[in-house]
Amino acid sequence: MDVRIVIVFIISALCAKRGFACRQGWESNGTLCYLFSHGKSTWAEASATCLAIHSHLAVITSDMEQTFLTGELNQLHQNGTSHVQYWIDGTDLEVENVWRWAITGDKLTYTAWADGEPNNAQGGNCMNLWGRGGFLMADDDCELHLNYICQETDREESGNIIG
Ligand SMILES: [Ca+2]
Ligand SMILES: [Ca+2]
Repeated sequence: MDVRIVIVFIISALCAKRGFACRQGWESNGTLCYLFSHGKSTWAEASATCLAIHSHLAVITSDMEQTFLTGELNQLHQNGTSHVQYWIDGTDLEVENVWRWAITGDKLTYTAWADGEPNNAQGGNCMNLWGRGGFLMADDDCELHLNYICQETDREESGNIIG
């Protein structure tokens, strides 16, 4: 057999096994890729940063996605989660307590609020996954500097060269 055919076969098999390739540094969950920021910024800055790298702040639409992110964050912060928060895409900036995903404008169909949230404390209009709340959803002041999670979808269309 031609060695090139063998190589293509092996690469195809690897592609099929992984199914899907996220960019380096991103975590995959099914067909979704996530980047957990090292730095902190305001919600708007975080949103702009995600957009600048072909993604958006994380949108959570199912228990499966929430569970994945909670698990990843617990793993990242095994030494303590109480002061850790990660911005995600939800906001009630326009109408108080009407929560929408910024990237689509759609109202939330799935929520996993932490106990007592959302409480609009200090005019909290931006959603984050809150360490002290078990990395469930909370609202906080959009100007706070927090970590953030970018999410990329449809990687298949822009990504894989082979497979
Ligand atoms: Ca609010
Ligand atoms: Ca809150």
